[in-house]
Amino acid sequence: MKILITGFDPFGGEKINPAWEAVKIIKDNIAGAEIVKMQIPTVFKKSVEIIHEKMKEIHPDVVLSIGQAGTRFCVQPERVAINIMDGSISDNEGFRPIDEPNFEDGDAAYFSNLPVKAMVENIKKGGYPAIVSNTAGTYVCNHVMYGVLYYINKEFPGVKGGFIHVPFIPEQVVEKRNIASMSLNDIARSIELAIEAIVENDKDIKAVGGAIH
Ligand code: PCA
Repeated sequence: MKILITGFDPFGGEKINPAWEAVKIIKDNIAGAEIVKMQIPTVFKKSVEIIHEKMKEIHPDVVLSIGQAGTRFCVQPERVAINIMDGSISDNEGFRPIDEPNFEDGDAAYFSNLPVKAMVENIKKGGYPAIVSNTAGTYVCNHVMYGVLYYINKEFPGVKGGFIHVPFIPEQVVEKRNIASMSLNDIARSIELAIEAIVENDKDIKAVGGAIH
């Protein structure tokens, strides 16, 4: 099994992005799966096109993208991506779409076809907090998750795709007040545990993991 794993470059005034920092240090082989790592820019459209090209080149079985979500308290596999771009800030090339679709001819939303509940359960079994998230936002992360699932739907049947949001790491919150963080090693280990679950679960497990709001 070949897994393409992507991490974003820094955005929003941050000097580093824990997503890419974590991707860089995860193992190159996890539960027998070959891991191919790629940095992508925090830029609408370009980010998705870079992944699309890589999918055509290396034919991964799974595409897993990792992004920073500075307000989150733990590692969170995303359940769904919606067909909207609504930037509360500009991307790294100054583009700030408001209420535009990711793809004109795409569905309203695509669910991840990764086993998100199994991923959460395996991270927890490894001793780290994790929850399923029901929104990837409306910025570049949602755009990338949506774009990968759009291309899987149109061009790569049988391929799996999904997204994990990760919190800040401690050095990013030193000058912030009361904002959560998680060590880089713990984030990286959580991602490895999630990948283990992807390799081991062709279908998702039935587990509690919803939210009232
Ligand atoms: N997080 C942003 C985009 C890049 C990243 O790492 C997001 O959540 O949309």
